[in-house]
Amino acid sequence: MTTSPSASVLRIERIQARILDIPTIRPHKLSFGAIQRQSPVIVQLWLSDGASGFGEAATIGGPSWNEESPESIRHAIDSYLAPAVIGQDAGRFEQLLQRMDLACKGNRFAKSAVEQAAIDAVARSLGLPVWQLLGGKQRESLPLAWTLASGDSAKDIEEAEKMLAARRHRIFKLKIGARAPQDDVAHVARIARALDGRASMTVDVNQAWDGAAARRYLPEMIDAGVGLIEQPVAQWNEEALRQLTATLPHTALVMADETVCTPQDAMRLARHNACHVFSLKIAKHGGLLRTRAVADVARAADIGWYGGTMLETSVGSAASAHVFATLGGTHHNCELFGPQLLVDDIVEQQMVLSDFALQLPDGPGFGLTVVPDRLDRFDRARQGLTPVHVDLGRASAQPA
Ligand code: MUC
Ligand code: MG
Repeated sequence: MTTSPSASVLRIERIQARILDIPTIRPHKLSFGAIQRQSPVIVQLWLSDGASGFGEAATIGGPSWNEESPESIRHAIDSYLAPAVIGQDAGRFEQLLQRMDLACKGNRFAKSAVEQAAIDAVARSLGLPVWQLLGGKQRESLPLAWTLASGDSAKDIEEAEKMLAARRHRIFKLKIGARAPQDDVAHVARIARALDGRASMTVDVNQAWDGAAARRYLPEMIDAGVGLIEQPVAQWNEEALRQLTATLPHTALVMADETVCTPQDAMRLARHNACHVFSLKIAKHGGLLRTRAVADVARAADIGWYGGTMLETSVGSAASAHVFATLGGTHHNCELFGPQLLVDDIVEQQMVLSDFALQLPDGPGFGLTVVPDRLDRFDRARQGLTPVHVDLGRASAQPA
């Protein structure tokens, strides 16, 4: 008996988006403020054959990192994106993205969560890992960075020592930009001296400086041992990024984060030689396929890539790991440590960390099992919590 083509189509039947509120293990301080809670939006998507998949979009401090917030993401999904894709063939990933684009401009975090859930569901239905649907994996593990962001040099050094001793991390990203640049230089130098060649160091300024401050203070940080410099200037300030890329000592690389979202951003940065590395994040690019599109530009332009995070739970982190596993070109490690920064997770078993690296999961879909009780436990609608506001006071913490 032959099956008609339409009988094998996996249609999207239902989509549910909910906001979870999960505390962090310690305050996480960035240039624009401090957070003590993450509020990921978790999407579950059901197919006509009964399979379902999960996706996630996490922001940092509501809409403080960029324009989207957990509340706007959920609203975009419920009101526009879910209606645009329900009833459609879930396996036509690119067409789903195009329908979402027609229904809704921007809102890439929200689209990313829906796209992930469709890909996870289809992969589970086929019994395949997601990396298999994205072209096949090129690596089994990725060295995993940890972010030091307590705001206090002594605490950061203590945290880094514990991570080194446990063989969990030897790449540290330092969040700076909240205090005066000269105080940040002292903070970075203290940590670099303490770790003394046993770890590599990145600084993430999260757009806090103008071009002049970046030109003045970054050479001192590079002298102290910093090898990767992430988004030192405002998202729009590509001219300053270009100057830094051309003039900073060659022992350090300039990485774009907030500036590189769409493939068109990537093309512009590449044309102007405005950075050495792209931080790839599935949320800001609008999903797994568009992460690959940005990575393709990187590779064609001799730009490296870094596996970035928006501090997702294991769902978004595994989705990121799957697409990162498929990428070629020069990589500069990853920072998918979101699950370890949260007090608890929503999956049965997290991805394995061993020997300073994240091991990529191989099971069907994203390779993890979401626990419904945990979703319920952290669901904002049940907990009665209100939106997270970034703590602006803590952003200007005194130098340690
Ligand atoms: C960012 O800007 O990179 C990633 C790690 C971390 O600590 O914060 C995020 C956001
Ligand atoms: Mg960043």
